[in-house]
Amino acid sequence: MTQMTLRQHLRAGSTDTDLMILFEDIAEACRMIADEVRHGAFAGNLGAAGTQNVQGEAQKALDVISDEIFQAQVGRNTRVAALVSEEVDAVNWRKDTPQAGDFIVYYDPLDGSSNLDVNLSVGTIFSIVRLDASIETTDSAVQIKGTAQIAAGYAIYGPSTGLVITTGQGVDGFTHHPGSGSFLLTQPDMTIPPETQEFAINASRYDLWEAPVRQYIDGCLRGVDGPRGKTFNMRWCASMVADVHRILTRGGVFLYPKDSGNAAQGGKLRLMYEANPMGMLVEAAGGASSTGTGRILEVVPTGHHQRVPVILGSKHEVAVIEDYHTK
Ligand code: AHM
Ligand code: MG
Repeated sequence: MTQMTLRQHLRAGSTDTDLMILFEDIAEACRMIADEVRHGAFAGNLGAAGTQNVQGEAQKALDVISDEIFQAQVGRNTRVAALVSEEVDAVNWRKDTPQAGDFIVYYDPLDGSSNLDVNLSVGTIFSIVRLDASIETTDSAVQIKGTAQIAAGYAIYGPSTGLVITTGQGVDGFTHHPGSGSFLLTQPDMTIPPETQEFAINASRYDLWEAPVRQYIDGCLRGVDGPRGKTFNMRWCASMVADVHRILTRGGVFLYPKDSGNAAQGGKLRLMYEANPMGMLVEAAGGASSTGTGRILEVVPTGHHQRVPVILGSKHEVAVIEDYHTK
């Protein structure tokens, strides 16, 4: 065991102490969630919780358990002013008078949870904003653009438990070492190649897509004889964490566009705790993130559970998809 621990890595990067402690609290929450996920079948926690979240989606028992763990572990951090969770309607204010230097943490406690019953990878996504002034405890106060994120990351619960983080400069991947309980640096400086021949999209929604997305995918599928002049491979994990992890590992592009089935909501994926943190990670790794018509991180939020179209991954491929949108 010679790799750096998460703490050693953060210290080596001169990470501010408050942020370092916050990362460690999040890592602890993720370790505990990983344990619950692994024990799901024994503990009788697979399957539905019998409740719905704010978005009207059926909650899994583990969605609720993961949210409770994250709230408890991260909410105890005395610099956290507010938590914004996919699973909770209201902003969870931890302070009456949030001050400059306090954090807002946005998170999806268990992303891709439809994969739980079939034993495929799921994860926890988080985004961190630091206040530069005191704020009122109102909903609009947490509606902050993605460009203000100071850090973001996700944990992936797959064959091993991973933690991938950025503070804006580079992306680093850690693997949970079961013997020591530490997250060890195993994938330093993850980078996304600008070119790719692999896309990820839920193609069962083909009939619902708008013309630019259909034209782009049609072009990819035509292979060497089509407009792209090369063949493409396709992957779809139905778990954004797993799809983004693959893209950070070997490149690719991920699309969850707005279509006629989700247009009324603005898309499928949530801006503040899915699209923004993944957008920040992908950009820090040299990739790009877009709604199709603009940078995700520039979207001005109008609600803390707002949804957006998401296109992210290898830079040149994202540019090609944006071209289809503007043509
Ligand atoms: P969730 O947060 O309720 O799990 O939903 C988000 C997930 C993403 O992880 C994934 O990319 C997408 O939903 C899959 O959607 P679909 O079932 O339409 O393929
Ligand atoms: Mg999610």
